[in-house]
Amino acid sequence: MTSEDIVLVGAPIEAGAGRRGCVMGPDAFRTAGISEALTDLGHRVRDLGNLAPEAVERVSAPLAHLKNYNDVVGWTRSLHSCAKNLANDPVFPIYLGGDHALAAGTVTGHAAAAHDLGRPLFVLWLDAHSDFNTLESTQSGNLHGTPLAFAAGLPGFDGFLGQPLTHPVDPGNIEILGVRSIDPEERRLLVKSGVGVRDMRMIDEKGIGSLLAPFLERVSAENGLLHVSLDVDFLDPEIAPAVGTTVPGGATFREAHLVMEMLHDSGLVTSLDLVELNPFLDDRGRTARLMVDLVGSLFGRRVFDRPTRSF
Ligand code: NNH
Ligand code: MN
Ligand code: MN
Ligand code: MN
Repeated sequence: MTSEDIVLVGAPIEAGAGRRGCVMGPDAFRTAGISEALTDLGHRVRDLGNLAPEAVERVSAPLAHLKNYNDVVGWTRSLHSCAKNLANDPVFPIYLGGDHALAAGTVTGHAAAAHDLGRPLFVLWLDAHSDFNTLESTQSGNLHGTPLAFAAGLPGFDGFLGQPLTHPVDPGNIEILGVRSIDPEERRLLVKSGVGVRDMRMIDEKGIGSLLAPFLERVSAENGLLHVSLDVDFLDPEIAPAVGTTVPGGATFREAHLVMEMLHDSGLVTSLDLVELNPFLDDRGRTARLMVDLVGSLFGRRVFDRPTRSF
């Protein structure tokens, strides 16, 4: 992923989240210097500006408790088309959220494109939550808790694209890392579907690197494409306060950077979501800057080259 262009796509969606502020996310990433950070690492960067949701005729939500259903549907459709198109270009797209509902469009767009290329899409979901609720199982009605279930082909989501999802992601190709909050019904759905779930306890016990390595080996062995979806709340709230749904006990600064460094070294990542940044809740921009630093590690920043001789 080193020689090609990186494209930035802003997706100021906040309709999926329970509180307002994610609409400011794309501009906060820009203000924190995401383009400059990538350019400094030798990459060519094109900022495509912000996307808009597709206009959707007013359809009523299939269930009354779903919040902002129409808006999320409009965003899902525009992001799906955008991602599907970008996946056919020799570029690396970074989607600047916006809340995590944006992944309903990006992941499914990349899955459709991967299918047409005859390669499997793998998804690494870095999040305090598993976002595996269906429209029926969500208790909150916040649709940012549902995109992974939609992308994995669980039933009930036909309204999102206005037709059934033809190329879902194989649940066995999904790895959720850093999770520490799962709703009861959501847990049953995860188990039934066979999604890979690595929670914070496993990270404590085994170390985040040894949990990530076998997944990357599998992506490589199967010649897969890898989409990474990074939710700000993957990080511990002490270092990343700018998110509406903080959960204590998240990934540390070094754990998060190690994930990004390993992803860089793997050369496997083909697209990235940066989601749930709520600049309204930030502390002098530190969360936005940390997210940009993590992107730097994913795109090759390192403190020191690996030793070429043994000590
Ligand atoms: N599981 C909860 C729900 O569905 C919380 C989801 N919130 C998130 N996900 N921030 O990342 O409402
Ligand atoms: Mn999420
Ligand atoms: Mn197809
Ligand atoms: Mn989350």
